[in-house]
Amino acid sequence: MTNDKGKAVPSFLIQNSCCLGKGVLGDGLFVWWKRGIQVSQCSDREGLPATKAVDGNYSQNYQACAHTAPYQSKAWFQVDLRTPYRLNSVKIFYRNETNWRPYRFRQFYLDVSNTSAALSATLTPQSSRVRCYKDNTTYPATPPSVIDIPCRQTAQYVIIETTYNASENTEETGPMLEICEIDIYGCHTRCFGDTCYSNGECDTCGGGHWGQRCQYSCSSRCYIGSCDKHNGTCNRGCQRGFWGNNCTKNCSGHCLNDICDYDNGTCIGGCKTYFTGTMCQNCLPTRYGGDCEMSCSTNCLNETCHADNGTCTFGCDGNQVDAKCLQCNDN
Ligand SMILES: [Ca+2]
Repeated sequence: MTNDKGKAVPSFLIQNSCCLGKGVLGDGLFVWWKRGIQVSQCSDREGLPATKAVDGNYSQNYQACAHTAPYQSKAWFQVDLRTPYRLNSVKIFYRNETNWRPYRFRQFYLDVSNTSAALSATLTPQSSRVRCYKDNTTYPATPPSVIDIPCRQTAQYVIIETTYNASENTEETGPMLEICEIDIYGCHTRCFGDTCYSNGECDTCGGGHWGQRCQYSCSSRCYIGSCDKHNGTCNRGCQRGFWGNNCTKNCSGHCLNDICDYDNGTCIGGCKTYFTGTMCQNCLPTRYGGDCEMSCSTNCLNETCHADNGTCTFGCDGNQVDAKCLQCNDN
């Protein structure tokens, strides 16, 4: 199940050790993600808590295993991935010593669920659980102590459970689990096409997301919500009204229908009435005022005036004497 960076595969080992670390990856995001996983079991045998099954120690001696307590009607062990993953397989390393076979592992079942084992009832037609595997080994045979179970489901919780009380149990009785290590393979549901790299990075993001594990949303200003997986820039242009690398700039308010070029902001659809220029930043020659709302005097030569104050650009077409050509020369 190992894979090289550069080649996306249908799954990766969902790292489950916060502190000892099975992985060799050091980026902060990945560490955070490992720390996001939690394990628990129905009860602890003293000194053998659930974290023993995710500590990176694959020894199958009981001291390296998570161990539930005796005298219970049911035993369960659970990994909480903290968010749904598209799972591929689950590999379990069970207690297996020279004089201690995995007889308590008979009849176990592997469920996945979006509800914690503490809350979800054992599988019923109404249950939120999905069963990936049920062991059918009977006495005196024992199941394999290392078992790799295909489990192509999308779920947040992976649950190993048993109600089997082995006949070898003499001094202590009741179902018990002795999970030495569990490896879960899958990809984050945000990965597009079910493929990811050995560090959990998605090969491709689904629509509207970017980042190593597609954990960020593209800007709502990106055209059809599309952006570059690596840096989040809007790779297919901008929604109407915006332009620039990340579509952070507004089109000129004078662009017709708020349409502008997403590379340079020019109003490629034309200008609103009375405006002109590539960015529609100027009044037509015959208009003036802050919104080009006023007409130049008809007495201006060519009816052309300065946009800011309305004074005639080329003088008057009659014998007017003032700057706006409104007052006639008395002579
Ligand atoms: Ca272990």
